[in-house]
Amino acid sequence: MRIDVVTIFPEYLAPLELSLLGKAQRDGILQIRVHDLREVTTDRHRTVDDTPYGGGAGMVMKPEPWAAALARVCADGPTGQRPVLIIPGPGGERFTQQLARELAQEPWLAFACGRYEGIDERVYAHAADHLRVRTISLGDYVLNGGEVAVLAMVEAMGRLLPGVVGNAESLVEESHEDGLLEYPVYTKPASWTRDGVTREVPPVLLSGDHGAIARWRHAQRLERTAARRPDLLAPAAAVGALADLDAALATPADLPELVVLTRACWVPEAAASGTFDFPPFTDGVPELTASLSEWTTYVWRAAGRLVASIRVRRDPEDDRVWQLGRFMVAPDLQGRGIGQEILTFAESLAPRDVSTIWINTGRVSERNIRIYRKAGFRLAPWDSQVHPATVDLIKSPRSRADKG
Ligand code: JDE
Repeated sequence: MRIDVVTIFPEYLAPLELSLLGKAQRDGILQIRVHDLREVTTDRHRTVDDTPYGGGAGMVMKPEPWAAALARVCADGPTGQRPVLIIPGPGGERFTQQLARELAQEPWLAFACGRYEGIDERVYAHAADHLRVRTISLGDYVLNGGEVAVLAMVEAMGRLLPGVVGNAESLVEESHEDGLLEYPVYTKPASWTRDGVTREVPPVLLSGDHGAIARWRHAQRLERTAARRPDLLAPAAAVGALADLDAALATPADLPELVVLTRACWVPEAAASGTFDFPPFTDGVPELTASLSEWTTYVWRAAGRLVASIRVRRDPEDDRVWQLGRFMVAPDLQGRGIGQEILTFAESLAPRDVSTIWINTGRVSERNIRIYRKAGFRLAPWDSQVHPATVDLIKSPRSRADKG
């Protein structure tokens, strides 16, 4: 693959000589040529920019040097061939692994690095008359120029060329190649102590059981992707925050879906506790129907789909206690702050004379306990009132004065 880069800072591209890409160049897999845009200028000051028509801040890159530089790049290639021209900029199409794969197939790419406020718009139109042109963005942020974006894109594409990265497997196994994030990796020592804390390598990795290792790694990839990049998983209902949704009192018509959502949301607790034999799983429509008269149950729907719920009541044994229960957010929509909003909503329903807000969760459900702690709950200093495998968490109601 041949790559030409046009820039006013050729030194910015020096790192392309290093490491795997440097070796690929020495091996003849990749030929990178960097050109100084100022070389094609004809005035004494080697001018490449000027003030914007219409006014405004900063400077704009002039069209003439760009036309001359691109003509020079093209003239230097095999007759009849033309490069695909890539212009990095915050307004372009998003650079992804998929686009990297697509562009890595091209025999010849040219990059135009803009600086200042950008390049005179007529350069894009002119270039498109002669070349396939793509404006490409690394992400939603602004760089001072295209050079750093070129480094990133050339590295992402270069490593896909046959012979650049050692074994083909290490390419396939990596993050994003199949749409999931990477699994966590560990090396020696198996047990590592620092700051008085000992951290172990997960035992399955030391087991020698290749099947178990593969299953564990796949589960880790799914878990991480769901937690950190849910957008990469099957298209979820487009829900930003709960602000777009309305709380509604649950009705009998909601209950079949509520049974399904409850079971889906309690899978982690079942997995952690090793049993499905507890009420969120065993409750069906009849049990929830009965609960509608004992609790006030709220549900939230997005695009028609039931995505969250919570139920509240005064403790029948102690009417100064406000109980929250069956707090749930659809697994594919977790991690977006929806839960925090629901909790705040449910707490805000507590009558004035309530002295304690109470919620209960599985003793082993670390994630839930963390969420409740973050919401100001503390572990109650007594054994659970619900079941020995659970813990009670309590907090004081927010004083009316600090309600926003
Ligand atoms: C690439 N994601 C972001 C920046 C620019 C205000 C200030 C600067 C071609 O014209 C450009 C190029 C660049 C550099 O690229 C990026 C980038 N992926 O910032 C500007 C525009 N407005 C203009």
